[in-house]
Amino acid sequence: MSKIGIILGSDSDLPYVEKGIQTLKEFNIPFEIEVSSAHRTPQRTLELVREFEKKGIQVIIAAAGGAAHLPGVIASHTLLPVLGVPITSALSGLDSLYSIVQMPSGIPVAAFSIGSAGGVNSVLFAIEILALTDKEMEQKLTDYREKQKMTVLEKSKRLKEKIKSDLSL
Ligand code: RP5
Repeated sequence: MSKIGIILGSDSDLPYVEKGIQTLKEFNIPFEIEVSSAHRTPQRTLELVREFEKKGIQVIIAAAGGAAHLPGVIASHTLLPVLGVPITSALSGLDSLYSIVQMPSGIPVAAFSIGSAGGVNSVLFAIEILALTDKEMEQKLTDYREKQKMTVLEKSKRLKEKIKSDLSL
């Protein structure tokens, strides 16, 4: 059963959340994904939220660019935690970030980094929420961090070797 639901404001947002989706696939975590706009399809957005709730979704990731009201509108219709991803836009995503991060008091939305980093981190954060009550998820996150650590160590080793050989030391 999927516990993570993703809603994109447009299919043009997909490149920025692809890495996050890849992470879900690598972790073998089922998820729901839909396109719905707060402005172009407001009724469908509400219906999707209801559908997600009925299906047992526990966290909603909402990605949107420009006048990025999608995460806030979703949050106004549900008590599920909503993670907002600001998509890079004509104004470099600053407009999206401000739209998502400046929620009025009373309806919270978690705001992530602009673009791809936000896409990945929102997914990892959603898994962290699920890991509070799911040991398997917790183990997957621990393994992910370990793998990430090894990658950094390997990069450091390669960099030192390159500098050494470039300077013929
Ligand atoms: C937003 O408008 C979407 O999230 C997207 O980032 C932006 C542009 O959408 P398209 O015109 O590419 O469909 O609602």
